[in-house]
Amino acid sequence: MKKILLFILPILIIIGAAFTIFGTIQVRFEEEKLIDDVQRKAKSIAESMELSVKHVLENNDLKNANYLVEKFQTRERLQGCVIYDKEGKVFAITSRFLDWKEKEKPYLREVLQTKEPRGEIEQFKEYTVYSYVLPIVGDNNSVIGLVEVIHDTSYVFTRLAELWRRISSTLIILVVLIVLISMFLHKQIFVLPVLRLTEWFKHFQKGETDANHPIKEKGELGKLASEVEQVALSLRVARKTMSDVASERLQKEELWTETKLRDLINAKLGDNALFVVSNREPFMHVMDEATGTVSCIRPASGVVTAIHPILCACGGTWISHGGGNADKKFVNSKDKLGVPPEDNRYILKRVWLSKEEEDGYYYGFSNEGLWPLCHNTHTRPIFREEDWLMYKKVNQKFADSVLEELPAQSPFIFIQDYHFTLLGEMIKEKRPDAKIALFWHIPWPTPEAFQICPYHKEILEGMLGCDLIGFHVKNHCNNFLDTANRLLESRVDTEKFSVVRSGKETFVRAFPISINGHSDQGGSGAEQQQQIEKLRQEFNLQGMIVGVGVDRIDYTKGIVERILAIDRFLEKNPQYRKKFVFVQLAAPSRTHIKRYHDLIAEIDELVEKKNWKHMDGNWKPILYLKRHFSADEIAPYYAMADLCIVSSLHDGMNLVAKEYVAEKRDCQGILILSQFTGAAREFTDAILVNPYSIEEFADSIRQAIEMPAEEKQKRMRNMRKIVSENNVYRWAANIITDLTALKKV
Ligand code: ADQ
Repeated sequence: MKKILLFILPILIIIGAAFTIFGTIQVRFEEEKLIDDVQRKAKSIAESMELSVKHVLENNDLKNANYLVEKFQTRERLQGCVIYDKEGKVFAITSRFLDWKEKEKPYLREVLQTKEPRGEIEQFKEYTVYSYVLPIVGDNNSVIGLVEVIHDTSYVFTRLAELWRRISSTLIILVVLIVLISMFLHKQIFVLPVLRLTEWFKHFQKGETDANHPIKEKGELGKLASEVEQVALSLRVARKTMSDVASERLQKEELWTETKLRDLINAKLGDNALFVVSNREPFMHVMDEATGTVSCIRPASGVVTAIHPILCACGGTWISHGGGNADKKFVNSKDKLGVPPEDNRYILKRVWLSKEEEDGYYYGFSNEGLWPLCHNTHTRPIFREEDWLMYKKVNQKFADSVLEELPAQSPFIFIQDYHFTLLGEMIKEKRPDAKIALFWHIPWPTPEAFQICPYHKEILEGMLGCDLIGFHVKNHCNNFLDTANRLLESRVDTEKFSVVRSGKETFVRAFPISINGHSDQGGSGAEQQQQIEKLRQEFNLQGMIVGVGVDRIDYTKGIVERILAIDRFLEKNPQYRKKFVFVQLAAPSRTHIKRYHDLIAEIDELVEKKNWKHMDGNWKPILYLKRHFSADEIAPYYAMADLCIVSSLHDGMNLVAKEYVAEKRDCQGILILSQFTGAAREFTDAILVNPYSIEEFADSIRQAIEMPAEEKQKRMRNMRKIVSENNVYRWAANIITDLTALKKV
């Protein structure tokens, strides 16, 4: 609309100016004509009276003079007549016009002297009148008096105003017509064809239509349409070729790589791109409010760590909450952007949430309700009705956002985590043909624990809208099947590992998640050595045995227990004082929730207290670095560390354990791992601990330090093999393969 106005505005200005100029000329012309008319009338009346006036003046005949000036009263628009004597004094005047006597009339003297008649517009009281004065010349050629005829001119101005009104109305009608016609033509000539072309492009490049483009005309738009057609065709052909080549290559390669996953996805999904939905976005634009500088960060999140390489490998669209305070500045009109920013490999679509939505759905229901419900850490889950309503509303908002993107045929949607339990069902309602998998990144509790949630039935029904539900470990799958069996009217098929409800079948499988499996952070070996040297110097770590912990600050991660274990280790093994430093990298998260806020304060205080207790000169046992680090920044810490501690009280998988193993290229390190993580099932070569048992935990630190180098190397090699073979590409490949191969009841 704005653009049309910009286009029409100059035309309207020109028309407006033309109307004003021609209008003024016409009004002037009309004015002159009318005044001339009055003038002529006044003149002819005065001249018709000349002889009679001469006669009455010569005879000083007042009676006839009065008769004369009253005689014209009935004339149209004539106000009155005045007869003056040779001195310019009133001799006779029309009786209704007596007030005229009071008016100053300097022009009378002028006419008496020049003997020339005079006609002018005069102001009288609130009226404008036309006065015509004719000198009456006697027989001896001297002026014996004057006759003045006064005409009303107000009708002239009424006529002119009427004329202006007509000109303005015509202008307004013309402007309205021009605007309406322009809008109509703009829509017909430009908007509709472009809309038709856009719609056609959308369908053609997805392979949903084979029809030619809809623009028939040859002009500029026709040329554009032909170019668009070429691009759409090339895109389609490229996809098809990729899919065929992919199927061939897939047979050949052994280890799962980015290329192999890309091939699998092309072969299995073909033209149907992948859609991933998660709460946390893979790239967040954050503005530092103090300096105003914007940075693009990868949030500290296991989900992001795992899913990002998959989308980098095969492209597609990732839909998530735009939570960065500068996120809105970096999206296009469809709320999308290409990521990673420096090398666009896939599309990120940001969904905006209001503060209330984020509070209820994310902080409230997801993280104060479902998160503690699913983690066995004895933190009480809180369920509020208003949070649940907001959770439902936001799930619907995401469902609508996903539905907008889906191609016409069999799309693949991969939903992440406990934030979107209702999404599968909501999408299926509109698109029953969609294939949907949900991956649950956290543990699934027992039915007894899950039924605490007042909305357990709706949640289970929502999840069973999906075709496939994945968990990290078998145990979580079993818990889920038990839960569905006990809390819902459904049939659980223990052979096929599926739940059938209302004739719809959902498969449940364990897919242990992983990372990309090879260290691609932190640069080359030599570069990394330099980074490590720099860190050792910066933090006085030369000659020290270094331990590392890398966590989001979350009560499930057992950070407090870890500090207590380090404290106990030093109490029991004073020979390691001034020889051991534990570096804890900790990213604050969910800080608006009281439990997290309190935990941050608790850890701050505990670190301070234990450092104070053991401090000796420059040395203190815990180096606590509380901030968000990039993956490149974390890598040298892993590589430097002689041991890594993962002490979660309960964890779906835990990717930090895998990252440490992947980064330990020299195999000179050992992992202390909580037995309550999913990772503990795979990493039987780690030192497994119960983080609740501080004594056992403290002893495991000593065991890690004192373990012979060959033993450490052997264990690390085994774990590295597991990570590289069971990397995140295999994980994704397994899910996609299972999802596409599902044979339902
Ligand atoms: P998370 O609970 O987020 O994930 P985790 O698997 O440990 O946990 O992954 C954390 C990620 O954040 C890692 O990639 C780590 O490098 C990064 N990170 C930690 N501290 C950081 C810091 N200070 N700065 C920057 N990055 C930091 C959930 C489940 C897990 C499951 C994953 C994946 O809770 O059990 O393993 O999903 O499924």
